Amino acid sequence: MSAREFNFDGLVGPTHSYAGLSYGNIASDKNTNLPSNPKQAVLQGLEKMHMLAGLGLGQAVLPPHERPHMRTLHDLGFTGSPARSLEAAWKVSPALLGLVSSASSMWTANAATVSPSADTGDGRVHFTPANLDSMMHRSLEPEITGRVLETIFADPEHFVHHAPLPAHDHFGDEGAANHTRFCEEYGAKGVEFFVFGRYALDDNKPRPAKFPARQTYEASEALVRLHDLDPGRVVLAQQNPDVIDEGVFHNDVIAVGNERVLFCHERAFLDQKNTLKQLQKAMGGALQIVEMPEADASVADAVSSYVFNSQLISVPGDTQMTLIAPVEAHENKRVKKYLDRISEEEGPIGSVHFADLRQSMRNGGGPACLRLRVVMTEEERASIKPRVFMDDDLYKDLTVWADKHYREQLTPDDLRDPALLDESQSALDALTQIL
Ligand code: SUG
Repeated sequence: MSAREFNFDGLVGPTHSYAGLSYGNIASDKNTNLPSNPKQAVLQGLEKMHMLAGLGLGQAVLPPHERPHMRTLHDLGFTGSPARSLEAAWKVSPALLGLVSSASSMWTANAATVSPSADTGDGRVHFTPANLDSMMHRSLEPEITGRVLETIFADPEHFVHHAPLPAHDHFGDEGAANHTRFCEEYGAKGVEFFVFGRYALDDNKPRPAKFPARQTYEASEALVRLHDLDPGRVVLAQQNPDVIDEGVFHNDVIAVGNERVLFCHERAFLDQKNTLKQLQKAMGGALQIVEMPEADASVADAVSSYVFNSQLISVPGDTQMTLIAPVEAHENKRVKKYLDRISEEEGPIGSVHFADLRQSMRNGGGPACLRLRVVMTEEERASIKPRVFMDDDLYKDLTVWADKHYREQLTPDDLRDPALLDESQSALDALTQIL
């Protein structure tokens, strides 16, 4: 059956800020308390979506979640009017307010794990929202993510929605950021590749010494079961714990795949040789691997440039693939030299396009973090009713909407302003009408 890949990008929310919330994410830590520009952030994301739609790729949008998350404040005993709760929470801890205000749902690569119908036992597309249990601010997302996905992918004939995995560190699940699907073509049976950071139930296995390994083996394995994947077409591999300690908090910071191609750093996986061998076997020898040697660019280069957080895309009509990389990868001399070389060779990656997503990048969110990939047949796609697919008209409506509702500057102090809550709610109400 023929199928297409759609990128569902998260719209940046009106409270986009730099609160230093993600231990082990170097950009988040480095930019703590810098002023942010939510309007620029949402427009940068929209521009990327519009560009990909213009190249003929399937592109859609997911709405932001409502923030500040007043229910969490309420559950913590901050009652009374919203203005009072916000002020009282701020007095207790500005960091707490930063946490409930985070616009982190924009990084939809962490929204869910998605298995297309060609891979699953019952021939339907399976979704499991990520529990995002490792970081408090992100653990507020799964409930709404689940509801949003159920609303968009509503037809039970085509789509199955699982509950997030149990909300405990043992089953820490970060969604598609640690999941890659390889295939000969999108509609054919694929090979699903799950990368985890540690074993939760075995203390003797290697794990990072400093930073958290957010995804567990037990979580990845549960996803394989839930989505009823063919065990012969699944590979599970452990991330190299040393690179987690160097700031690789998700696999999509060190590897990206598309169709027959894997682009990764040579230090990405704990047992790299065996992992690549298993993938190659599952793909029947068809996998093309582009492995960046440490001698050309280090893991530190990969983390600061975010080159592996690129989107590797098949532009209709092109024989070679295109890499949509962040501009930071252009600014790193070693990385740029390497990219120039591989795109000049006769390899699978033919060109590189650099996108300016600096607002999101300052929180460690590059091009690939902002998108959730969903492979769908034409019939599955046609069953979707909301106006989420990107075209010139939706792009125009969303840029006008962002221009009207978003602030150009937000400092940590502004998060206690009740007017920001009102503005965010009005923005989401207006967005609901648009979508
Ligand atoms: O979970 N940053 C996000 C970035 C997510 C990137 N996603 C992928 N690699 N797929 C995170 O660490 C920082 C928020 C702050 O500090 O204000 C943050 O949540």
